[in-house]
Amino acid sequence: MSQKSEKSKPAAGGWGSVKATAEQLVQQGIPAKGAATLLNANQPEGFDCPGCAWPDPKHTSSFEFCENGVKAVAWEATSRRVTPEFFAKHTVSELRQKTDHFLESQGRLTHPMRYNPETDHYEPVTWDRLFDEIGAALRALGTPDQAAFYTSGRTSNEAAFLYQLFVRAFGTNNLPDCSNMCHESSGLALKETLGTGKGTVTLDDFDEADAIFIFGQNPGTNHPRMLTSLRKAAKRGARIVTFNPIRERGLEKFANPKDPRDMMPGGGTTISSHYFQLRIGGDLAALKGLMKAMIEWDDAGGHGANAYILDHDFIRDHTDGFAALAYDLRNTDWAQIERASGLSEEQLREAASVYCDASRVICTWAMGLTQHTHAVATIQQITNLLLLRGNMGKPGAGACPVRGHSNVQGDRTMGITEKPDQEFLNRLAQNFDLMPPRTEGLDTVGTIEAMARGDVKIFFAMGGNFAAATPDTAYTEEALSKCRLTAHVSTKLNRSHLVHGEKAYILPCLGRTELDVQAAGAQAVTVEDSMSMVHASSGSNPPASEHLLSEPMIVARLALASLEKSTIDWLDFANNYDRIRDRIADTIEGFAAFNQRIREPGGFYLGNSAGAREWKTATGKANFVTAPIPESRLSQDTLTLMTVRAHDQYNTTVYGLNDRYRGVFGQRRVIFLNKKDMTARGLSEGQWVDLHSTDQKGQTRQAKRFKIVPYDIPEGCAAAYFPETNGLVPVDSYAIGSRTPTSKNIPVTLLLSET
Ligand SMILES: Nc1nc2c(c(=O)[nH]1)N[C@H]1C(S)=C(S)[C@@H](COP(=O)(O)OP(=O)(O)OC[C@H]3O[C@@H](n4cnc5c(=O)[nH]c(N)nc54)[C@H](O)[C@@H]3O)O[C@H]1N2
Ligand SMILES: Nc1nc2c(c(=O)[nH]1)N[C@H]1C(S)=C(S)[C@@H](COP(=O)(O)OP(=O)(O)OC[C@H]3O[C@@H](n4cnc5c(=O)[nH]c(N)nc54)[C@H](O)[C@@H]3O)O[C@H]1N2
Ligand SMILES: [Mo]
Repeated sequence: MSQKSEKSKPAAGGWGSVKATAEQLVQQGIPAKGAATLLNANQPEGFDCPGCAWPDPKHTSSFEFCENGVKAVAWEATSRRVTPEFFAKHTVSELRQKTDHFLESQGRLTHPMRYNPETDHYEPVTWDRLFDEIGAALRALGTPDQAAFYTSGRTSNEAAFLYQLFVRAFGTNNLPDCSNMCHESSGLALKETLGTGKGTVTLDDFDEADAIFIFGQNPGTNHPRMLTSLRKAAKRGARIVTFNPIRERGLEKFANPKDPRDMMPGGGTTISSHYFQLRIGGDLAALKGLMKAMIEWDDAGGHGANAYILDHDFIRDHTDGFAALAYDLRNTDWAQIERASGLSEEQLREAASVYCDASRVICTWAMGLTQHTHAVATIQQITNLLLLRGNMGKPGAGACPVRGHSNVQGDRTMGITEKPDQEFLNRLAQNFDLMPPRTEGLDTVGTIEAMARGDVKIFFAMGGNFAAATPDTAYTEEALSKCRLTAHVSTKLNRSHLVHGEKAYILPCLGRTELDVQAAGAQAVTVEDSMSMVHASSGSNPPASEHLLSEPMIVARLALASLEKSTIDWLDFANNYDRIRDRIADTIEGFAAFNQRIREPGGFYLGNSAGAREWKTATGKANFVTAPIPESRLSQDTLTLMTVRAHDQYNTTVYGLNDRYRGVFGQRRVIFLNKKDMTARGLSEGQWVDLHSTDQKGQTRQAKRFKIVPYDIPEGCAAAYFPETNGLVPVDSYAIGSRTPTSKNIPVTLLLSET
């Protein structure tokens, strides 16, 4: 498992991708049908890929090859089924012993199911009975705030809008979502600095950027179609500068399977022109280093032949807080920057010089920045950097948080948030004749804590896998099992169905790839990608079972069963999604004439105020934010562990046991370590260790049996996969402000496992 030399390593993509794709289709039993299904992914008339939120080239029908998109589609379109017979064969206690990989490999859920505590089996139940029972339990609560309604980011705009409407009509803002664990830090950071929580660039900007800076992101695995944009940019000479503790293969070299030259031996395009392996959590310091160099050069009248360092006109006209930032940077020590970032002054000056030589720069980032204690302040250093040279609101430049789930951004736009703004609630009140609750609801961490205290008694999930995706596994599982009732709208069997409340239900639903026929005929849904493009998605496969309901229909029937009286015609919405879109058009800014506009191929752009240099902030300007460099207080024997995704997984969905680009095959319980850290601890390759984390209060948590893989990672840093390591993250360890669990910053010590 040791690493190959740079030259002998194949590029990301290439034949390896083609082979992996074919294998997935065979494993899921869909070789013939698979091909037709795949050709419909991301097509004007087809469905939106349930993989990532990276946008598609506008108005084209070219098929962009994406290995991990294929896996996501194949996994949903599988011919395997989890039937009542399957549940009759296995008790829930038995299934709990199985791996996440086993559970989801069993196939698509086919029937609504209810847990029977006497037999410890899930048993089939009619939809009528299921809704009656959940409705009765919701109505029996002391207050609506005793229920929490989770959403994962695959839910369509239509289902999400209806869901939040139901939850608010029911009377709570307890709408935790996967975003709380994901890009919440980005939304909060950007709102304060730019006055919008969303990225400011579109896909076209990638064709015009002179440089692209990538922080804490692994697109080769998680946003493979982004590599097509990066490859194009690299080929036309744009600089690509990556900051990542490890050398991710997709950011080094990419071979596009559609290009015969790339598929020749040794073929492929170099992606990153500069690669900086900084320390985990070192980005805030590194960004300050870049900016300090710039301030120094500006003070000195330029750098080399470049006299244009800061865009003083832009700073004067559009920003607030520059003087404080400049003062802070002048007074920050290079030694402190080097220590905290793990990069040298020279390296940081080099990055700054690439930045200043470019007239148009995009900065992208993902979980490597958002899941840290100082995530919000770190992301604000990115906007500082962009603002210093007016890289905002002009072609080829701007901020690009790369979202995860395919509609996580759309769900927020539709009102899935525990902190709705009052103006949105006013519109709901006016348009739907209801009194939405005005107090803030519970986020993901808040929901776990409230369940543990017994304050939340019903947990309902629209998609996702809450038990496995959240931190502090043992604590969270106990919290979930204290609930009076847990219910999950799902396509696949997962751990959350097995860690259940007193009463438990599984509500199987249609997936993106499937035909959704309602009273008014075949329905399309819509989604919003990471760059604010909204477009339609319609499936064409026959449903996995005749018993599946669509997500909007599930919400409608839940509303009918739970609300004492409601003037909303829920079934009318679920029978014809155009009716939902009409109401979205009335209620949410940017969606006027929604039904007409999504019928245009490629959909429409929602726009972005900061992208138009309009600053909807408290100061009316774009804000510079000054933040101190966090100092690490870890003891000598402690390492900082980041939890990352392997190439063969989609969050808690484990497709297979390989992580091809990192050279790991056939297993997931591995820990990547620097050789010096191994030597210092007397550890060697292939040994098994247990990981221990100790929280602020001295409580320890452990995750057992991880095999050591020596790796090119900075000293003091380590990496392992999630969700196996989630149990190490204390529930109360989260980012300041955004409360995103610190999944990329877990202090751990290692102990040899017992054999
Ligand atoms: N195939 C596939 N696609 C996916 C997903 C999936 O699981 N599988 N998940 C989807 C979701 S929900 C999301 S949010 C995205 C996630 O997409 P990513 O954010 O790319 O996912 P991670 O694996 O968490 O990778 C984080 C990257 O940040 C780096 N990193 C960790 N800590 C630091 C740090 O302190 N500083 C810097 N600079 N880098 C750091 C890691 O080395 C790694 O390369 O992908 C989405 N797309
Ligand atoms: N340690 C650690 N923890 C993390 C992270 C990390 O990097 N490290 N990343 C975090 C991030 S970024 C995220 S977004 C969360 C993800 O958290 P979630 O979104 O809750 O988890 P997923 O694994 O994406 O959910 C998978 C389940 O979704 C269901 N599903 C799939 N498609 C559909 C559909 O169309 N409809 C419905 N109703 N259900 C469907 C299937 O039943 C499947 O089992 O995890 C977070 N947790
Ligand atoms: Mo995510």
